[in-house]
Amino acid sequence: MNKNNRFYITTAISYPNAKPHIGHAYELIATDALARFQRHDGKDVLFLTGTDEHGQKMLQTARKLDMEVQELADRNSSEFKRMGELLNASNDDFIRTSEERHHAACRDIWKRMEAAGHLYKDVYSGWYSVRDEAYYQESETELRADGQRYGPQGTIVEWVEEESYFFKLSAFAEPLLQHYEQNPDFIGPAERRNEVISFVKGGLKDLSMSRTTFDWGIKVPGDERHVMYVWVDALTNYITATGYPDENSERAGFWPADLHIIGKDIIRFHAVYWPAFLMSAGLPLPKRVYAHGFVFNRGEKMSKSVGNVVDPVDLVTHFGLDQVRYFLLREVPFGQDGNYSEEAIATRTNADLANDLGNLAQRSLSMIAKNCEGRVPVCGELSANDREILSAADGLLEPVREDMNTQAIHKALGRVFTVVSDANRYFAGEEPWALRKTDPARMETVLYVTIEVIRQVAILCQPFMPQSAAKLLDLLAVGEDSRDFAQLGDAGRLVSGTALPAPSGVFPRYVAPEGV
Ligand code: ME8
Repeated sequence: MNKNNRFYITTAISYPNAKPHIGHAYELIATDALARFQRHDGKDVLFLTGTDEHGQKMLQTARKLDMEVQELADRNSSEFKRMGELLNASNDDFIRTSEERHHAACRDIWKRMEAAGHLYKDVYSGWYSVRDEAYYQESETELRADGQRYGPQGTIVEWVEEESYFFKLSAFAEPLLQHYEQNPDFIGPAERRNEVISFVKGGLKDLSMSRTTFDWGIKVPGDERHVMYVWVDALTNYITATGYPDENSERAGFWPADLHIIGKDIIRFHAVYWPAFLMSAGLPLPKRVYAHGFVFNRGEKMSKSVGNVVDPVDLVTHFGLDQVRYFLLREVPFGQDGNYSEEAIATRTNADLANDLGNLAQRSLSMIAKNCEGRVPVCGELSANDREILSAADGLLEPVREDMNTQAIHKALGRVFTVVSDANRYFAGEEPWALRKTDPARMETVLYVTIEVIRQVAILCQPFMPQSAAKLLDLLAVGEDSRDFAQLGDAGRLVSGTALPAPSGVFPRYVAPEGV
């Protein structure tokens, strides 16, 4: 396989200390759309997600629940896997940091950092947030009226004092700044890049890399009283999945990753610590780290009909999977924070999916079933209007690709749905129902143009709404092997006379249950 054709994309790996929430679902859906886009665009994709099972947070939760920590990890890791299936995530692998393949990779990268002379033993005394699994400088924390000290993410920090291995992070400030400068696309979006640069410019302290007060983690090679700091272990998952340290592994060529998708709260780990570890170990750096925003349940007063809407399973059961995927990807500008509410999901999906795309497909395909013997109509000479709407559809791929390559997912979808609106206006303006009596040949051309636009829209919608797009393509009798982006435009035009299946609705209208 051509090396340049590979594309390796990851989500963060989630802490399985509880069941997955909407933030986890959001990240997985967005990364899935980006991964599917690359596959349809002809890339050989490796898409990784998984669970981050070590650390103090997991240990504390297990103790609270009076469970074995491995049992807690097993139980919730399965929940994350199930959520992936429910969301139709197309990940090629699901990594668990408690797996042996991962232990081996962590031992190896540790030894490389040690051999490079970047690890030394000392005593750590400072602030630690178990919730964030992060060390903070005292200057980053504040003492609040409740007598507790809080870190920059608003979580409680506690004083830690113990023997620890340290990583000479301070030596990497300059190389990191140089890397950001020379690779302006390394961190996105711009706000996050600026945040990271100013953090590094503020000076880097050496980083505590191991813990000795508990043993739930990966043992430090040669000094088994220490377990690795959970973030050393967590970040290494991205190379474990490529078969590291086996250079001959089938997946070895996928490293360096093209894209790490993460939330904005963990940018420091991915854009400062991770590249520094890799530099130290003499391994290539990922090409890009992109931090999305947080999604919030607006107010908290979601409708009773949805039940506990923070649970992505409930949301999907209530609104439908592709409706939720579409809403999150279209409504929230990727990279910024966003809100969701029952009204917003209902409004957005009814307006764009049921009314615009769904109705257009339903109306044109029903007319074809009735008036064209259920076959792709004959396309006569094209009018200026026909050409205009066709060329709008034909011209989508390039700008949409540009959007997706810069993670402007909402913009990509916005572009596709602008063409859907234009196609609705075209359809209404051409009045094919009136042409049925006056000029049936012209009616056929209008219907042909309409469904050809729908074909292209459906092909482009596959990364975002895989099931619904597939249904639409089935209704247009587009073969499974004719659904990639290479079939957009002229290359894959519908062939007049092709028999079509009986039309059926793809995007039902959402109607709120009675009594809400
Ligand atoms: O941070 N909206 O795990 P995690 C959007 N194990 N995204 C959200 C969110 C929200 N409300 N809440 C969390 C960890 N996220 C580490 C990662 S990677 C080597 C280790 C995102 O379970 C969060 O930003 O706390 C992160 O990208 C992901 O969900 C997992 O969060």
